[in-house]
Formats: sequence, C-alpha cells, structure tokens
Amino acid sequence: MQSVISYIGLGSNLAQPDQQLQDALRAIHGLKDTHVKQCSSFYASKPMGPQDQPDYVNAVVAIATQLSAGELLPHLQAIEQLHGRQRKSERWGPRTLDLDIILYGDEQIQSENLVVPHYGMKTREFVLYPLREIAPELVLPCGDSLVSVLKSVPKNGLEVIRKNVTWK
Ligand code: PH2
Ligand code: MG
Ligand code: MG
Repeated sequence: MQSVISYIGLGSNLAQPDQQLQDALRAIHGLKDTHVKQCSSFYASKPMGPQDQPDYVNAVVAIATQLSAGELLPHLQAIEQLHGRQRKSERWGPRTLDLDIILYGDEQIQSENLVVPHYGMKTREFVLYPLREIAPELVLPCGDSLVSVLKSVPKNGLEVIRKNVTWK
C-alpha cells in the first residue's frame, strides 16, 4: 500500500509539556508502517477554552503512513493513554497529551469517532502557524490555501519555544 501524508497536532499543558511532546514524537515515529517526516518548532500558546489552566505547548508533525485514518486513530489514542491521559468531562480542559489528526491526505472523513480535516483547524493559531512552518504551500481539501486561511487568524501570543526538534 502507498503511504499517505498526514498532519498530526500535538498539545500538552500538564506534567512537563515539552517532554510529553518529545516522547510522543518518538512514539509516533515508532508506530508500525509510519514515519515522522517533519516536525514544527514547539510553541507556547494561550489556552483556548477555560482560562484557569496552564499555557499549552503545541506542535504539528507530518507523518508518512500506510495505516488508514481509521487505523491510525486508535494508535494515537493508545499513545495518549500511555502518557496518563485522563478523559474528563470538562470541554477543552487541561491534558497531559492530546494527539489530533488534522489532515489525512486529501481525505474528508465524517464518521462517528473521527472528523478529518479537524473541525477546529481553520481557527486555531496553535495548529495553523506550526503547520505553515512545515507545509507553507499546503492547500486544504476544501480548496483554501493555508496562507489564505492564516490571514484571518491572529497569533494570540503564540511563541516559538524550541526549534530544530528531532525524533530519532
Ligand atoms: N487543546 C484543547 C483545548 N485548548 N489550547 C491550546 N492553546 N492548545 C491546545 O492544544 C488546546 C487548547 C483541547 O484539545
Ligand atoms: Mg485537541
Ligand atoms: Mg483530541
């Protein structure tokens, strides 16, 4: 099977977020039939949602994978679990590790447990700016270019905190 390029959003705001992302990157690279191709810098970002939680560290990685999106999802959820993720009822509450499938090739998926492109990607600075770093020419499945989408999304304090991230 041919591999597909997929973009995964990483986020953490608990228990050493920088280390959470670094470990997650290695775990993703270690998934079967999957390789990390590129990783954005790590960014500090203001919490979206409840404000009484720590700032987040966010990044986006490009992977090449032979897994389908539906196969990839449970693997990413297993990594979240290994990182002590506790699913709470509070929407947009703090978390040790969040791995979201942002894009999976040009596929548009609307199943019960997976929506791709990620429903919030066009409004979230902590997804769009890291994505632009690794895929400046990207055109979304809807036909909009990443650059045009970014024009209406301010940085909201988003700040690079680590460059030249590695995963091997
Ligand atoms: N994720 C959330 C809720 N709020 N805020 C930032 N800055 N970054 C995130 O990744 C994030 C968030 C739920 O997934
Ligand atoms: Mg998320
Ligand atoms: Mg998530």
